[in-house]
Amino acid sequence: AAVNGAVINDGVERYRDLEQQHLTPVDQSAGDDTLLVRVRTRESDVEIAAGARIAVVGDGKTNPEPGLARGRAELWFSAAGQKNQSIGLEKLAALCTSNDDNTESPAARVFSALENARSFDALKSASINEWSRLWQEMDIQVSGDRFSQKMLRLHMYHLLVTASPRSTGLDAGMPARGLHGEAYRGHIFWDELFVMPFYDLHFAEIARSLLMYRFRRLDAARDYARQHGFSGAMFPWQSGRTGIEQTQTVHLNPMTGHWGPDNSSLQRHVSLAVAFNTWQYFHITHDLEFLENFGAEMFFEICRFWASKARWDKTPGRYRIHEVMGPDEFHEKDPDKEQGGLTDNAYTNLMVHWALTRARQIYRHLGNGARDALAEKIGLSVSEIEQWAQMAQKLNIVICDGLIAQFDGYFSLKELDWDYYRRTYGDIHRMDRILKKEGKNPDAYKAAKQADVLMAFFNLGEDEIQKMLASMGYGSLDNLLEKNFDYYMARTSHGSTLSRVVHAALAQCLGRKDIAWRFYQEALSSDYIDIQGGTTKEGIHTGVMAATVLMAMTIYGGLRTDKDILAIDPALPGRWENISFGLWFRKHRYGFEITKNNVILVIEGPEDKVVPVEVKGKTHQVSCGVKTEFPL
Ligand code: IFM
Repeated sequence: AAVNGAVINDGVERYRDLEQQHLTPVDQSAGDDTLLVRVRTRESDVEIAAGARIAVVGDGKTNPEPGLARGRAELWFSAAGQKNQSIGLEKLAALCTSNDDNTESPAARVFSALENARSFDALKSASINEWSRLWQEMDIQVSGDRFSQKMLRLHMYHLLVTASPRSTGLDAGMPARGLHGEAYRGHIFWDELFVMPFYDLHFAEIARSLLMYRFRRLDAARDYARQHGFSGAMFPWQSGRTGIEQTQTVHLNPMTGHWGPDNSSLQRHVSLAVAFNTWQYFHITHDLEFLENFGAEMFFEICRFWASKARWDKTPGRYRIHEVMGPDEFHEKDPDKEQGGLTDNAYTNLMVHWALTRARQIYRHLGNGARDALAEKIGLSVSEIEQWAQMAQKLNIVICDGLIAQFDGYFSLKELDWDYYRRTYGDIHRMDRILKKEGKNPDAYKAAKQADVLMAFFNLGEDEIQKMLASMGYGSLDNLLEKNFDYYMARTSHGSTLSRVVHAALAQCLGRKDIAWRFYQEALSSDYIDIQGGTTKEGIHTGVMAATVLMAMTIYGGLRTDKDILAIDPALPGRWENISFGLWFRKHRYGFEITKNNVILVIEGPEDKVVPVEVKGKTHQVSCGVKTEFPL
């Protein structure tokens, strides 16, 4: 039996030339029945202590012999066995770090955990109880489709492995690839935009903890904005413990073996994801204490950053936002220029419009004490919020015949012969690498890695985008989603798993059920069958996992959480006979059971309490504590 702290990062072949050693052994020991290994992380200087207590179970004599190596402690047991005699070894392990409650001695904690641990059976039954409580909270039951059921549970399980009630309160964010592998070196991106609603609806305390992780890095985001000549807070595209930018500046194309420039740190929209998550968390949980003390400050500082980044341009007579990238990572710059970044990325500008106008609403929610505190701490005034609202109306969006340009200049790019590439390469999801291999520049083509313009519709919905554009003076645009969906879907290679969930959700909104189902199924199975050909062993994709779980409830269960009351209008896909799930919305627990013919709803609470709920567009007053049935 061993405890091994001499582990290196060795899971990803193409990273093997990089530094693999991240732990420095401190010491190791082996007693009669215990093992302990202490190591420290090399840069962040976190101590990790791991220990084990080993007991011989059964009748037999073993004589443990210790074995020690740097970073590794072992106990060797030998026994002369006899026929029909069973000898077992029970190994109980404990792990503690110096980050846990800032403990002085992780080793002392490990020993006390091992001393207090009873038997494997006792731990197992405690674990089963804990997991069943978690499943009761989050489970989605689907009948008629075992594969979807299995995938949904697989995804929920892996999300909780990454962030669970156990990690609440730790200074830990949501890594794009979970805690499962080395991809992106554990960095935090914008992917939490896809993940947060799952936690908002089921485990608000975890959602809050993830937002607090961002809040603790607000000063680093302020410094980052300042370094680039802006006000407010600019969160980095990729970040870790320190909250400073960690994005690589060069990128390896495995098809050619060449390193090229990487401008992806210009994805400034990550700050908009933080703002959006802050709003959504508050909207769903009504946690005013969080908003007043942390969330509002973060939101307003992000607005301030965008207000300082937008530049007035007298030619269109509008504000323009330069030097950014949208979510589509194939487009990093104007093909004819050296400098990285694009102007007026539609996703960014629409989300900036959303944030700058939503600031008013957030301010309205704050009590006088919180407003005064913000005035004192960050000098926020009503007039600044009003200026943002006016600026939002004057942001530039390039629109041509009802098509929203991904960025200024997009419509002059070249078309790609998609059929040729499909025929020639088969798998074309990394079209950027293919084009580079052919000596071409992906920036020059109308080819997207993932949903970009369409992301705005995914976040805000078609009605909201229509309203926003009308208020900005772009008139009323017919079939806006349909036109843009068809146009961009034909020009997207889905090189990111996130793209599939966006396309599935929007196709369902448009009534294109087959397309929606196809994308949804691909998204559901993406890590299970590793559709990107090897990326799953580098880490799971938390964004797609959480989004598929949420979409079972939203696009198929028909749940809407963006209004002030819960709304439901189910559209179960062909094979799903029944779906049931529970969730929290504004401090009420709702349980839904949906078939093709009816919705059964139970809201927990005293029977004299009535809660309004919208079913198929009609508002009903639903009494708590009783089963209410709505025919569909
Ligand atoms: O954040 C994503 C991005 O949108 C696409 N490339 C991978 C990143 C991390 O998952």
